[in-house]
Amino acid sequence: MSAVQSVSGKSPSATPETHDVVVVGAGFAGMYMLHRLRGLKMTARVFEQGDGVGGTWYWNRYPGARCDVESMQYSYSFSDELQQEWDWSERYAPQAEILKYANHVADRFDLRPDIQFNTRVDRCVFDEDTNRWSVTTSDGATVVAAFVVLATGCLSNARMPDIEGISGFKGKVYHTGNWPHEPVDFTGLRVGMIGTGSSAIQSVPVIAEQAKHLTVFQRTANFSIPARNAPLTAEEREIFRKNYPEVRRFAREEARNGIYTELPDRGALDDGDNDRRAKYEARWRHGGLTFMSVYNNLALDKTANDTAADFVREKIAEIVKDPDTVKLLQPNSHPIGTKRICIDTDYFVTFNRPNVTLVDIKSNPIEEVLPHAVRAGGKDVEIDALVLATGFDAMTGSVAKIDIRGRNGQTLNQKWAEGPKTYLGLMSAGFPNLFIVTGPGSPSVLSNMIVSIEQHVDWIADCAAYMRAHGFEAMEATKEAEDDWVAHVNEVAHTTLYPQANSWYMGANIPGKPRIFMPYIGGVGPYRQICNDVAAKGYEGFAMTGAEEARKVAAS
Ligand code: N01
Repeated sequence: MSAVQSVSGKSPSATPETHDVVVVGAGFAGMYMLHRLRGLKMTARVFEQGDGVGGTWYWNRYPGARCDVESMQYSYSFSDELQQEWDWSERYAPQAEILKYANHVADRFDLRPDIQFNTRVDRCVFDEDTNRWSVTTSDGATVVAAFVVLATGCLSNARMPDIEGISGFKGKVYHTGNWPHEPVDFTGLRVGMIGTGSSAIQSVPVIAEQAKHLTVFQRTANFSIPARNAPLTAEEREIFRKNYPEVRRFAREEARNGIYTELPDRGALDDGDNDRRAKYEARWRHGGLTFMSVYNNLALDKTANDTAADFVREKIAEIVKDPDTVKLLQPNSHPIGTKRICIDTDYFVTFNRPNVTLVDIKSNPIEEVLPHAVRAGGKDVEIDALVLATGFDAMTGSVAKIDIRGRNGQTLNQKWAEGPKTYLGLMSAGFPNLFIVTGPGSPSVLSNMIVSIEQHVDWIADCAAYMRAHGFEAMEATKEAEDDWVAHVNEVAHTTLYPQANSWYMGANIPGKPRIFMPYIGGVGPYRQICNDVAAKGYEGFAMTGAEEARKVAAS
């Protein structure tokens, strides 16, 4: 018997096609959601826009793309056989290997039969009489489901910048977040790159090796730490595998960002200059995101933060030869870490190459793109190909593309017009039975995404099982719980330095987008505990109703 029948006591009608759950997206979140639903004997249909699984790793194929969380940790933990058997080749796996892993998971757990590829979800409408969602897809079909799970990803909606003349450019234009599946060859070409975020910082050194000339148009300099990527030895893999129970427990329960690392026990100003410098030096040599975990107050105290920022600025000056380029590359507009810190392989040293030029578009903004050039500050830089590494409409962008209508016909876009409002980042009041995986208001992008994805998927699956067991048909966040959570997310963010940066965390990269710090910065361990407590108290802050009650709510 399907869960639709068991939740409602009704049989689904023969047409349209009916499922217990529609899952939107077949990235890491959607795939694991499907696996969990199968375990609960719920029927599910996953719709995926691309023609393969992998989500962000399916779309982001730009040269140099790789994960900035170490692969032994950026991987599913739900299957011990999987984590014991899969061999990661490098400390930070390249995009192609992560995509291979996603495909391996899809095959290993036989997920493909329930995934419909090349199909976009255009519209989801909640029927208050039946407590069902009608989901319309790009092929014109409509399916009905008790639940919808948005597993649409936080960084999936590549954003084209509003720069005059781009459509008239005669060469090829690429966006890092939507890279072609065929190989791109820049040999002999003059390439222009707009943007200097993580995607640019990873791709600049690789494109510079191939292109005749690379011009990087920089609006904001970024902090970046060397990745120190290297092949993983069998012995290193074995150490992780033996320690996985503790590594995974720590990442889930104790770490703030879902990464197994030493927790700092002191602040940056508790050490003298020499000790502090030695610690930064050691982390710089070690490489990777844990640079920001040297001290426990780098995200909280500007003076402490300045010590780390100064260290990185000095490193840039040591690496880059031309003094004017050094000045441009040294970030000065935001505290270190308040924009997502970048992890690179040879980014700064690439600016010593004779075929690489940095153009400051902060003081000389791009005026327009001409058929064969970019015009900035009255000067034309001739190029043959243009790479846009201009980022994403993050966290809300891919949800906003779907016409989602909840109670009283209200759309989610109307409700979120002044910024996303959720309870725990999982649900939004007025949109019953609609779950979001790693939604705004949860740690999501401030964490190892797979840790946060697994936590949300498990919570959602357990919740659906609870509803079935207790005969509930509809569930939604209460407005009070949501308002309290939104206020809490905001309050915690403002105890940190994060809101000082014009970052995509704040929606600042999208003209007109409300400036609200979207992720929850309270840490994955404390956040998990809050979610567990809510569930243990019978889903406190959520209203659950049976079939009859739900109909009364709808009628009132
Ligand atoms: O995008 P970004 P991204 N004219 O938004 C500039 C994740 N990720 O794709 O800062 C000129 O960070 C913009 O300038 P400014 C990671 O979480 C992970 O690089 O707005 N410039 C900025 O320099 C990351 O944070 C990995 O002044 C314009 C750049 O474009 C997130 O994805 C790898 C412009 C955009 O930087 C996004 O990274 C890659 C305009 N009109 C990405 N519009 C991993 O390693 C924008 N810019 C896992």
